[in-house]
Amino acid sequence: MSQAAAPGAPTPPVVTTETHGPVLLARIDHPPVNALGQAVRAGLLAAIEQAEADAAIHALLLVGAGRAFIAGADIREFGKPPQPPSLPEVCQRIEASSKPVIAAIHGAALGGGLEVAMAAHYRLALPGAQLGLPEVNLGLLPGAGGTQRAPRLMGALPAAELMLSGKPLAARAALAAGLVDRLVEGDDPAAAGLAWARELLAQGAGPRRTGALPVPDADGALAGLEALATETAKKSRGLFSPQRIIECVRAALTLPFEEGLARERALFLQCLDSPQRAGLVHAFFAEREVAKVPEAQAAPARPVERVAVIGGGTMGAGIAVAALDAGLSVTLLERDEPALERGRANVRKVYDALVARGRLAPEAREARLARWRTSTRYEDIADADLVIEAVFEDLQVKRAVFAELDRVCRPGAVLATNTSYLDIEAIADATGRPQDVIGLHFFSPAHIMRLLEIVVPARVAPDVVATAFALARRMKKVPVRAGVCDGFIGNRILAVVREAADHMVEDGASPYQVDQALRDFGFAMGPFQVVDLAGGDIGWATRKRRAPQRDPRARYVEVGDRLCERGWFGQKTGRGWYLYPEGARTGQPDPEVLAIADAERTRKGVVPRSFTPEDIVRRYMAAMVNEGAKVLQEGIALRPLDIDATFLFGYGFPRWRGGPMKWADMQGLPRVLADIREFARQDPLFWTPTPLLEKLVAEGRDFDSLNRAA
Ligand code: 3H9
Repeated sequence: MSQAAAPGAPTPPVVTTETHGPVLLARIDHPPVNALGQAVRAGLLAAIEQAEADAAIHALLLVGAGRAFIAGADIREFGKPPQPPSLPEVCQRIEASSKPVIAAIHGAALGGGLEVAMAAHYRLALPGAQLGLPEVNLGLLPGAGGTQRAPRLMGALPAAELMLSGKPLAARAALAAGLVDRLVEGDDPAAAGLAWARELLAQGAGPRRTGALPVPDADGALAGLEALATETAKKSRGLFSPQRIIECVRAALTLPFEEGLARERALFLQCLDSPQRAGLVHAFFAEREVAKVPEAQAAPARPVERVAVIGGGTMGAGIAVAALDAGLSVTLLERDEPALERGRANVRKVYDALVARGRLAPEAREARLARWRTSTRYEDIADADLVIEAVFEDLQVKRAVFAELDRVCRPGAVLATNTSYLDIEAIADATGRPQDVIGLHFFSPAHIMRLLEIVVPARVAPDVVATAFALARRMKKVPVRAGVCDGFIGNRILAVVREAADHMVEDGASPYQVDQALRDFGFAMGPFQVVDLAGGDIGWATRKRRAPQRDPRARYVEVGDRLCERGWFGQKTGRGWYLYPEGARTGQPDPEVLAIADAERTRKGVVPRSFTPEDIVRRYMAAMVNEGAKVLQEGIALRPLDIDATFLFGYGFPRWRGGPMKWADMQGLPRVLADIREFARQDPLFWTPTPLLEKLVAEGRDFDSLNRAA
């Protein structure tokens, strides 16, 4: 074995070479996923030169060590000064090799990883391989020749679809699409690759350069591409890179290969420089960093196989489905037989809908339901490893449930509550084992929404926190650690931004303008649409609950209360902030709501003023960032990225903006603080700048500096 890495490369080498007769095997070994950092790129180049220089070598074989072939460019290098050799250069050198280059793919061959494989002359895949060009998810396009080579291997339209979807193809689909030449059974890419390399050499096969191939569907593909461009403009509203991907594919159809590469390079650099790329890369890492919390690193998780869910309403049933989907055994408990029957129906409804839509095979449904039991007796969950309570949101009801759990559950069982705002310490006090009590705040529908707030009370044991994070991983959730306060991270911040939205309505904006401005910003829905979807009565109950603690000087807008007093709770009652004639799911503006808002203004002597969409976004976001800073300052969220992940995965925040705190960094914190101070002239109580935000501005720092420090 010899080291093929460039001088100065770190040890251990990330690309090693071995000679197997006439074949030089280059193995990329750069855990965890063989990302194409500078050392790997230099190592690949060195391996090519080694093969070229050695007359006894007739072919080069590329394989990945560990669980991936190559997962792509090293995402951590984006935004930093580029270091040679560049990946396009490496791919060009591979393709130009005078000796055949073979890629043997197992595991992930994604982004730049697939581009390396496409620059090779021959490709095989093992059964578990995943081949894809997911750059679009990071605001990018394949920038190392992928946009020019993929169309030549699989056709322009299928290549465009692969790049626009960002979804990988499994080995068999990649074979059918023409991305790989053969599928080989087994789990050793080196053995499979060496056997094929010898076979190719025996046949006298030479280099077969992808760049020299014609695009198979060249005739007529341009028209199809235009249709795809129109469809993409509708689907990926506001996103920059999808249209650039289409431009690259157009270049593959209309320009010679070299010119196509140059076009790709120019467009790739535009994407790389875009704020969307910065936001999406932040989201990629935030999704993974959230799981790194002190307790999960300090203590091993308790084993969990048997889960009990208390309460079979929409939330409880969703949680039961999420647990069944994760391979766990689940017992659903309800207080009596009729309630249990409703719970059973709720669970079945979810699975039946999945089967009806062809998203789940009937056998898979049966396999999941085989792990499911239901009961009305607490004794039947005595052996559960973890219990999730999802009953009515009332402290006394929950305390009664926890007293029962304390009575029946085995020692060491984790006892979780799905409360969205109640005091978990008070719930834990209903048991003699507060060290086992934790909050698991799922979002509805619980089997779909990826956010899981893990609420950590003062007395909980670290291994219970670790268990909650391990469960989240199993359920493929994005777990965010939150401290105990009213609303935890998400609902607490949401309550404040909702107030800012209400203030704007009372000051003269219509709820429809507010919703439109925030949808144009990128939110999936405007805040008033969200109220109508969730049910206006929920927020009304919260406002009433909080009324005694409300600062008497605080501004309180009553328009929402006026709607609720009329029984207008949103979609479920056919009207709320919007009208929903005959069960429509999309609301229509309601002149009566505007008249109610007007009447409230008159009653309070407010002279209405107009708001531009930019005014609306500035106020809404400033409120979000200011409260986010407060949540950080109080230690409710560990890091700014935890708040970002909360809003990205639980509240429809546009992923390409990276989350509210990342958005603030990209605006510049001085600007956000200046906005808050300007708004404070009208309402100094609501717009009190958070000291942490002032401190960061004074020190010339941003929120991301707190992510790095943590
Ligand atoms: C590109 O290639 C651009 C080129 O076209 C042009 C260049 C000119 N870089 O997800 P996991 C880390 S764009 C750096 O938990 P899994 C990840 O942060 C790239 N780091 O594992 C995590 O670190 P930590 C196109 C990376 O098994 C660890 O690896 N490629 C990269 O659930 C494990 O990751 C992509 O977009 C990377 N490329 O899933 C693929 N990838 O342990 C992105 C991963 O410190 N990656 N890490 O938290 C993935 O989709 C998944 O990671 C993968 C594994 C499916 C590979």
